[in-house]
Amino acid sequence: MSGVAKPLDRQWWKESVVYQVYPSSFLDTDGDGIGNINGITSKLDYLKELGVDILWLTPIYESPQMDMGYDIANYKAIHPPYGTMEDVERLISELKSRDMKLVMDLVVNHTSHKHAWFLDSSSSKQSPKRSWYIWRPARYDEDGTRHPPNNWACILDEANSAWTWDPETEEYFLSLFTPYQPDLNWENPDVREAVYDILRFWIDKGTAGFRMDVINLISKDQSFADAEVADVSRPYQDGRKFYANGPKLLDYLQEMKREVLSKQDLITVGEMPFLDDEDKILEIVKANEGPLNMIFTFELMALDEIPGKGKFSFRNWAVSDMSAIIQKMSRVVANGGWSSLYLENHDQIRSVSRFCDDSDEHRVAGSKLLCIMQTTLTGTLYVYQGEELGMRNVPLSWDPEEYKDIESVSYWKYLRSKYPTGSEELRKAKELHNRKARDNGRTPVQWDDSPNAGFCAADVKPWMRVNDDYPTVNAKAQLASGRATPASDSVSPYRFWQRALQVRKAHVDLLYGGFEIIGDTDPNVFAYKRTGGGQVSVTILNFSGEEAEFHLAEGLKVDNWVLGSYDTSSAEKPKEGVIKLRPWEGLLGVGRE
Ligand code: TEU
Repeated sequence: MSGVAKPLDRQWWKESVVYQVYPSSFLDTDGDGIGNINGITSKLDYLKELGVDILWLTPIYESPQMDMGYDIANYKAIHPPYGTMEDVERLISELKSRDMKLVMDLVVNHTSHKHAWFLDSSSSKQSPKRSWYIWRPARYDEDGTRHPPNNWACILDEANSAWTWDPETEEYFLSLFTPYQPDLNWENPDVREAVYDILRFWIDKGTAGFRMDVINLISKDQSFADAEVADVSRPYQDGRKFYANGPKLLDYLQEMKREVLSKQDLITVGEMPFLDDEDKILEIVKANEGPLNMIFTFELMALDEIPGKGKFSFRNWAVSDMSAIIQKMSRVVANGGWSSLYLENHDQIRSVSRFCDDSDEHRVAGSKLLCIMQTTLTGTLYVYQGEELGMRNVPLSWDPEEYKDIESVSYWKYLRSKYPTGSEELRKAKELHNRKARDNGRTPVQWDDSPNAGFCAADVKPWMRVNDDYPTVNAKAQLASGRATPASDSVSPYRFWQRALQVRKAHVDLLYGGFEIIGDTDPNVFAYKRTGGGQVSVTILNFSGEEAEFHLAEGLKVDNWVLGSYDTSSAEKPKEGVIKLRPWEGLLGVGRE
């Protein structure tokens, strides 16, 4: 069938399981309430045991931390609270000794406003580094009021401009994310060469690959024209049409491939928001021809958003929408590309809260259902810290002042200025703010039930508040919940993930096999089969809090139910015909056609 990749397409970076660590919130071993590199190194066995092959570190470089390290002041130095370069070298060698690899975060669409390049660039219009960033003169009204060069809104603060005024040299610089993250000018070949130098530096250190931050924003439409006014109530508009997937994107990435990436066997993943077009995706990830191995797309992350209303909106999503997105990505793979799989990262809310039900009653079944889905789809799998524990969003009862993310803080400030204290509008907006804030995914990892969840010492204040549920949701309890044996489903989310990853590695058809949606009678059930090597794997997922039924088509017969999200043994399920599903029940069966 068309979806079956040839054995030739097998690659280590397709079969590896990547685990994303958000260093600030992983583990603090030096008593400052901020996670550190040595804390990560101390947990490598925990990750190895889970089934992780590659560690992706969110930025650990020197940074004023205006956007949690995505504002880099020095690409070749480590943020001191995280540790030293020697600590990183030790981490790399400890990874190697466990046959694991390291992926670094490459943030080169922009730097920090404190990077030496920008300090130089902003020092004078004559600076040799002036053209390393994007400077433009102001526009003026008839009455002399100064305005930014165009109407683009800032990505992390939509109420404000994407341009920042520099009073010293009296020009604006482009700063798409925040005023502290000036965009680099990729039109300048010196900038590109400086980026390749950073890549080489980290490859020499032993890095196995890169996750490239918003890498599809590096080529801007040089007209810098005003965006269409889609929302008259807003002073600034969405300019993605001009700054995302720009005219030279492929040229730049191909050059990077030619100059650096192609010289080693690396894993490369480009983070690409605002890119849904299948053909354009394929151009980037097509085997051999495309510049990158794979990309992160955002469509699943926007399922629960009202189109055009921004991330702090909410709608109930349909399984059919999810299915359409997953089918699209599997077509990209069937057509010779590759894809990534993720449901969480440091910018996203917790998956069990987003896609399932994070109540005490359903959290465990829901997180196992999502685990079954992710471990039975094609694509390189990315697991985010705490996802293996079924960690959930922060409670609505928290004061928004607890949130640390610059996006959440700016948005809360905006809401406070817009709606009167105590008003119904503010109450509703606060709910959405809580539901979507990136802080939900950034709370410290819950290691045990001691004060501060074992993330830092009991007498230390963690940089960010620990989720209140740590006495019940924590790694220590989950590790104790029984080993991952095929005989029992009665395991914690961690043990379940461990087992599911073993199953994925043992069934190569789950990674490379054909993909086909099966049965569509119940709108809440998402089911598909994977075929290859004479075997068929059947995944059935009940995305609802109601019971459901699924009809296995005639001729499709399960020999064994190998994963199930409920405690009672999944072996009890019938092997053909009608299968009754409990709320949030997910199943993986292996059989024949
Ligand atoms: O994120 C890029 C991005 O466009 C989104 O994930 C964005 O953060 C989100 O939609 C806003 O709610 C990357 C990083 O992952 C993120 O942490 C940084 O803030 C951003 O780039 C700037 O470097």
